[in-house]
Amino acid sequence: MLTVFSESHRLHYGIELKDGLIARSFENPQRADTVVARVRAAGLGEVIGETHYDRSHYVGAHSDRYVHFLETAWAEWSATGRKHDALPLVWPVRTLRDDIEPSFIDGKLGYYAMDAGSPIGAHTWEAVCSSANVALTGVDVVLAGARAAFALCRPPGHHAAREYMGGYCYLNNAAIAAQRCLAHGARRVAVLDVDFHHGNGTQDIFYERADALFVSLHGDPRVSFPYFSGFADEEGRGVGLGFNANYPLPEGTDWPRYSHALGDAGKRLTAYAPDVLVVSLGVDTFEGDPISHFALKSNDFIRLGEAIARLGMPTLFVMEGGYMVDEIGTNAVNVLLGFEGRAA
Ligand code: SP5
Ligand code: ZN
Repeated sequence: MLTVFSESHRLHYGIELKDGLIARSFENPQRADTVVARVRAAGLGEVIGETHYDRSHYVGAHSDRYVHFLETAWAEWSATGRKHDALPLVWPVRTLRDDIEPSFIDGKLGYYAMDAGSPIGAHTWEAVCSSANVALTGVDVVLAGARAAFALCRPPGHHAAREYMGGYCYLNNAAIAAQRCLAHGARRVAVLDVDFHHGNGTQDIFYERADALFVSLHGDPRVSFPYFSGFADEEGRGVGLGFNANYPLPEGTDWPRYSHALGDAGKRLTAYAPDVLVVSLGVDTFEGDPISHFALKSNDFIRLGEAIARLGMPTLFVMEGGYMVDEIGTNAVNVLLGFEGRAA
């Protein structure tokens, strides 16, 4: 399987609000470097760089004004004399006005963010574009006829919605990839999200559409980030009703419990019969993950890859979360080796 990877991911390494304090993000450059090292050590296949795609490829999954915000946020923030990462500090929750875009950057940050987990630094936009372009390059490999490809994206994307960032995500790499499939001949596309956290952004982007099925297995939002999305009764809206399926799972979920839900998810995917499957591949379901609470073991990721392969669909894997840095390479590549039938 071919891997797409960009060195530009290292341009981004921010801060987050962690346990009440500002600290370096769990979402660090070592993550992607560990995964690409494991790809090479395991002999998964060729590793190529990303092709350049311009901003028009991000509009569709996202609104034009949100992409414009991301492009200009650092310039507007730093123009006020601030030299550290930009983070939001106020949000238009419930009864506050969310129909007027602020003109000052501090207001815009809250308007276009769901949390204080997606800092914007001087080179964040460059890294974010490279990550989306990694996904777009991977799509073109699959559209050209490959059985599968691995887009080793960083920063991740599945929390980024049509008009907001959050959860370490800015552009929704998986949704942008799915959108390109539809623009290039696919009649239907499905996204299977196996990251520990609910892919609220991908759900948001496709919620009212029938040409994309979103299926997600994740920690129950009653006790897990993002808390306000990912319940089983979120089934889509309008023509999209029935094309969104959430499987919230309890703390301590292990492989028997996980694979049971995965089997049901697989039936939904098979019934939909998409032309392309995009997998939002987070490995923060690992038992040792520092911010999650599932109990998958490294060998379980091989079984996960085998199960995805049995769906028999052209498949693009898009890297999302996973924060146990020592194991993230092993676990992510185990999925891919399992998919290829190359692991015990
Ligand atoms: C892509 C992705 O996996 N994003 C995850 C974003 C999670 N952000 C909130 C993390 C809260 C962690 N709090 C646990 C602290 C343990 N000491
Ligand atoms: Zn996650």
